[in-house]
Amino acid sequence: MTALPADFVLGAATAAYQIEGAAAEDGRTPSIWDTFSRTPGKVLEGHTGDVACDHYHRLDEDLDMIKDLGLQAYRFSTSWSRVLPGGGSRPNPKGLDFYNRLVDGLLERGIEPYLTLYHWDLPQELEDAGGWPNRDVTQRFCEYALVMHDALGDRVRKWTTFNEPWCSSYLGYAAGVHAPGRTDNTADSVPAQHHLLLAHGLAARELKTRGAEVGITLNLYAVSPETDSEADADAARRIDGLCNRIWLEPVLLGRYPEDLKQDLAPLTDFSFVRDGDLDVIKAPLDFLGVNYYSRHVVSGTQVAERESRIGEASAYPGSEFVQFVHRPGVPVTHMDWEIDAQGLYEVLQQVNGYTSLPIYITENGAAFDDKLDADGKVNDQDRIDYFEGHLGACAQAIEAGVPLRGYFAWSLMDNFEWAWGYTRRFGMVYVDYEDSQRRVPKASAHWYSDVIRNR
Ligand code: PNW
Repeated sequence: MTALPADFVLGAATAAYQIEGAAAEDGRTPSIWDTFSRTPGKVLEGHTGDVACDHYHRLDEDLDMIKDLGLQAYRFSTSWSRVLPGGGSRPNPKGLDFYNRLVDGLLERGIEPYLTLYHWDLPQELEDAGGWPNRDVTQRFCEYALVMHDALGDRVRKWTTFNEPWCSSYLGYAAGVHAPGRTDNTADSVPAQHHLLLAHGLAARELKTRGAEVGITLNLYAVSPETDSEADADAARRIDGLCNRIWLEPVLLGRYPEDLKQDLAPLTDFSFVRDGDLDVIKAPLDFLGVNYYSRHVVSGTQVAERESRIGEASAYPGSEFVQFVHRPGVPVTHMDWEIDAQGLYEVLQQVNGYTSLPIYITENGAAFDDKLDADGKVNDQDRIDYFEGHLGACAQAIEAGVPLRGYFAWSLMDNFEWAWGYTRRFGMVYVDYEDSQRRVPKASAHWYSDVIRNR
């Protein structure tokens, strides 16, 4: 592997609902993920985040673990309904106290905190008021952002507004496989997307005025057509549009791609976009976060079905007919996602075509079917290979001139993997949910510590 620059930041990431547990403690009220996971049939095996990794009660132990691994930075998210119960405007001192202890604990150990304000856990009351399709939520988000900055802004420098708004809008309001699980009107997912971006822009401006360094994290994909047919090229254009350009262009250039508006025309006329919105969305930023997991290989040959499928539950509204295929012989992870490190290089090049902003890989990693062996160890060579390949792609991008400044492995430890519950393990640290939540660093954790030490 080519060497990484000496000032390249190496860390790991988690998210509040996936690790904290303590769902009903110290004043926290339900978010849409509590409601969703408690609804039978939504999450595999009926798993919920009620206990998760019990991180809320094991904060000191987990901070020591982060330190022992040698991580330079730690990316976490804060739970809106822990800090502002009921999505209201009165801060909960016990909720803020938890994040104060987390931030102080990181700083005492010499680890830089990277805070994400929204990793999918909208307070349930705000969903009941219409959720992200309702424009009013944008103001509430802004208020929440400022409460957090008032509490932690003297110690946290790096602020991320949203994690993967594609998941919040399209998996949540169109495919229905993420909270709030709505499929009743898939057209709602498009204003949901717009309001997520608007909330980002409003909060980013306010946070920057207060001196924060601000970014947003997008989940981007390499996209390729299955064959060189025209239909497959059109499918690739559409999916690249919905995964990548429909986020990058408003955030960085202040516009929605025209071809995407055409694709979505059967569902929406974009009349929810008001004058000035796109200027707000194009707020000046300090960095861009990219989450990269895989490549999408797509086919558009089922054109005959096109019309009849519009409005179906789908993560790709307007392009419901597109098929996602696996290339024979390409290895996949336990999520069935193709392993494609070169795709990360391509995504970084695509982003760099839009902006010269510093970039962080805010998530990259893989689920494998990890097992504790007889010696109580986890030998996850497959995960080491995954990280090595993708860090290699980072080094290659840096060499090619991409201003990539850091990398966060997903994830620090095994956790609640959303619709998959605890059945999918992404951690560098194994969590033994059967044996009092014991943390066991996997081989990949030791490998990563070495990389951080030796570059
Ligand atoms: C990301 N998809 O989620 C999230 O930011 C993490 O919280 C999550 O644990 C991680 O990736 C692994 O899944 C995604 O369906 C979930 O394409 C689903 C998709 C993409 C990203």
